[in-house]
Amino acid sequence: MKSLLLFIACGLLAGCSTGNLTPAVPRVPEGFISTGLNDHGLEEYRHEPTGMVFILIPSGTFLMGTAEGNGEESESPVHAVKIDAFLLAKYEVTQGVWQKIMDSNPSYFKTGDNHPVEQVSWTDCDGFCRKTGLRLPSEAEWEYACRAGAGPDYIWEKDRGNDYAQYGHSWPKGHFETGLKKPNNFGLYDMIGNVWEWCNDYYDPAYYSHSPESNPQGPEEGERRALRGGSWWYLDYYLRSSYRTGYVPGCFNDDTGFRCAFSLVNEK
Ligand SMILES: [Ca+2]
Repeated sequence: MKSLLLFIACGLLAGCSTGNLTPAVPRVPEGFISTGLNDHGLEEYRHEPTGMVFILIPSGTFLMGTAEGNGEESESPVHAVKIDAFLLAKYEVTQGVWQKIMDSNPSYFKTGDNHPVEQVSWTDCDGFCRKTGLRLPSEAEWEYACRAGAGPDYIWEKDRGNDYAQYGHSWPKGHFETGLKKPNNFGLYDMIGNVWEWCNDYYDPAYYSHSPESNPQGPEEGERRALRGGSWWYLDYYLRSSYRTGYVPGCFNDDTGFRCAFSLVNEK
């Protein structure tokens, strides 16, 4: 409850501009077309070059990580993090979108245009983002969006994981089409499960001991890049909002993909 109140308070503060009570209205970024509010009251946009749908994630402050004993040492200490508003893709990048932009499909499971692209390395995904004017989310943005603000480590109620995520040793089925499971409270699909999602940050298990409070971007250097969310192959433990891992940037697997983000630098 305490973290929920903190999130609501920050959201209310973020909705007021300095010196008056006029709500801030995000400027529609070039290349994006508003498609209205989603079922969770958040503005959605279609990104014209890729056709992907993005959700305007509101600014706020949340508690990142989990209490010692709930997970790995890399997930603690729990610490308050402020996130500016940004756009995040509603779905994992699909094989159809990758084919359209990159004229290839590296996926092991070539099971349809609406399935997530996989066997893409961090370097590949960064290349896709640079080509389309997008970027990878930071780890902090990813966790904030996964929790939909101040949500719990598991985004679902007890024993309801299958409603929200494709996970748990489903070989040889592999991943599902994106968007088949229930969305989280921001309207984002498959944040948990289906395929792991590359984040932009270098991965440092000790980063939380000294990370900045406002919009942390990860260490300045490192050997691995961060991955979040678990996959169709992994069990519950790895599907917590706070779980972190990292692979070398050239690594690729049949359960590793990504989703894109976009900065709203003029929105305050
Ligand atoms: Ca995912």
